[in-house]
Amino acid sequence: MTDNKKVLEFIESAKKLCNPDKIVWVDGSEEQLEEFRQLAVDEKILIKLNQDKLPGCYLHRTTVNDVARVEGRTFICSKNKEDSAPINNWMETNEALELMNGLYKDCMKGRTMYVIPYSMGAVGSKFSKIGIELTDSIYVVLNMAIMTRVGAKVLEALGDGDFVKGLHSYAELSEEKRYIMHFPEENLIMSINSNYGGNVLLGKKCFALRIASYLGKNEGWMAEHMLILGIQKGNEEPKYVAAAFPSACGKTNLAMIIPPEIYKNKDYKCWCVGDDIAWIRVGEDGRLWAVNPENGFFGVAPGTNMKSNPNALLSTMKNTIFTNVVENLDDGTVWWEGLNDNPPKNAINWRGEKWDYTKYDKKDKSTCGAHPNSRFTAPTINCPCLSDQFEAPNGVPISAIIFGGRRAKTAPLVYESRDWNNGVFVGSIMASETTAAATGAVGVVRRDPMAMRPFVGYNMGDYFAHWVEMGKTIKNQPKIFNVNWFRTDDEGNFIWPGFGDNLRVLDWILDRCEDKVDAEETAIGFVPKAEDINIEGLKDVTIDTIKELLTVDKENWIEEAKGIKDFYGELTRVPAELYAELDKLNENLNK
Ligand code: GTP
Ligand code: SPV
Ligand code: MN
Repeated sequence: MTDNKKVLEFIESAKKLCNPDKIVWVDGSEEQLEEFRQLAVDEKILIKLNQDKLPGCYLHRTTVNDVARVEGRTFICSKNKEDSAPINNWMETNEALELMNGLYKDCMKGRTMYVIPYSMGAVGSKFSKIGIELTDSIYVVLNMAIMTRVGAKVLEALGDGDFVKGLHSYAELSEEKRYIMHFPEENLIMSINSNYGGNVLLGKKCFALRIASYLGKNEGWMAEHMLILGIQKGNEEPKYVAAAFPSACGKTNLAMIIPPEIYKNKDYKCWCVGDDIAWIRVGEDGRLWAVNPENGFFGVAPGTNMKSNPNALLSTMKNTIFTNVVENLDDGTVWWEGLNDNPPKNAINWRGEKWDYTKYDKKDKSTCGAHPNSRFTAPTINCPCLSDQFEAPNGVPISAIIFGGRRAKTAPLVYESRDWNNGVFVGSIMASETTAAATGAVGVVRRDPMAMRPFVGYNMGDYFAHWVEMGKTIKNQPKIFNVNWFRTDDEGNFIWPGFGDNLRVLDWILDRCEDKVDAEETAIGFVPKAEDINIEGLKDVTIDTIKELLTVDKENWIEEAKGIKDFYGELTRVPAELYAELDKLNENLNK
């Protein structure tokens, strides 16, 4: 399919190492993909669902030890330790190559090695980048064919150009030998012993964030863990925001937001450009422009329903692969906690066991039918609110950058930074409770700068410095905000209704961008006047609720500032500009 020498050499060396029985090139045609699906069904890797109710849809169950990204086994490899450490796990390049080459030896014996040429971004656009993933997993092939643009057209666009090399084998699915290795200096990704999402769909977190963030630092652009959302008032041009929330903290939900009734009546419409990753550049007009490099959604299933996120649910009604959800044996459909109140009576849980819904206890995650990190892989074109700018080669102009985490206390519903560097500081101090999207404890507050803690492909201090540097090249800087949908009361209930009603906060944000509304200055930045958050039509929210949600508690923030200082102390190369911001915060708090 190509004469590109570097591609052929890469395949040849992987072939020698992994020793597959045969090699199959993914050409991207529907006929070939259909063959793959059939093969996956024959091999019991996929279960074909009810084709009348869910045409083109399949179910997959992973092994029980392979259900999320493994941050502890994910490494950024480089020659010098400090170029990747201390937040990332680091391994020296040659040592890591040796380890991986040992593990890959003959791992594809008796298997097929698939060659997936894929494009991140519209094929042929000057901002797009190309990868080749070699894998022995047909599940990976079929997911990559949804999440990215794949096939012969990508090789054509590549010509004799450069690409990101990716080698994946599920090998023995051994937890002890599972490694997700990145070599930004070599444009290379190696993944072994997993067959789950972010560990193996190498275009996503591995390339579009870890490798791309490194490329972006060197080339003067940014790869961020951000959704991109267009908000249109009547017939005005949509305004776009980019928002970074950690994994399982609401990006897909916000990206597909449905305006509440009172906003629909004012003719607001919202358009999804992307739900997870944004590649951002400075345009000729001095504004930031963002593209979504992906072509599909790899969304969290639990909690998705016709009320919380109808656009996401509707996106999964055809040509979708479900992973680790409940199988309804009566009608060949799927179910998950929070889909509706009718769990299937005759069902198989994510572990592949018979599941008795009457034993389901909300408080005990081990009784769930679907894994808390179960997912759907759905084509973006299925999304009813997909923006007509989704494929725009230059992307969309960004009016506001929004950071946000899952914080029960401390962070107010929304606040605005004072300027670019203060905004970078606000992003750098983000903290959030951990979720099921990665293995490990859930609900522990940890620092997650710009929602990129697990995804920066180099030294975190250098990453902050890159943000500061970018600011100098943006003539028309977007404003930077922080939001928190997750403040709780003393009983642990969320105070803010969230979901569609988050538009009420975005509306204030856009008004601020257009200088249409005032704000109150606090120690941490500008917060809205309570009466400027529109609560019309909300049942249990009064102006006092808003006041409570907007409080900036000095004692909490003095503690927070200590935590920030400790966190910066764990890092290296934190730019002086951010230490100056920390000093300013302390000064404000001591006034
Ligand atoms: P990744 O795909 O892992 O990057 O996650 P994400 O950031 O796209 O998160 P997603 O939108 O899938 O939401 C994750 C969880 O947060 C779901 O259980 C949602 O129901 C919940 N959630 C999303 N938005 C809100 C909100 O505004 N308020 C509350 N309380 N929960 C929310
Ligand atoms: C996340 O964890 O942020 C995800 C899912 O979007 S994964 O592809 O597994 O990284
Ligand atoms: Mn994500």
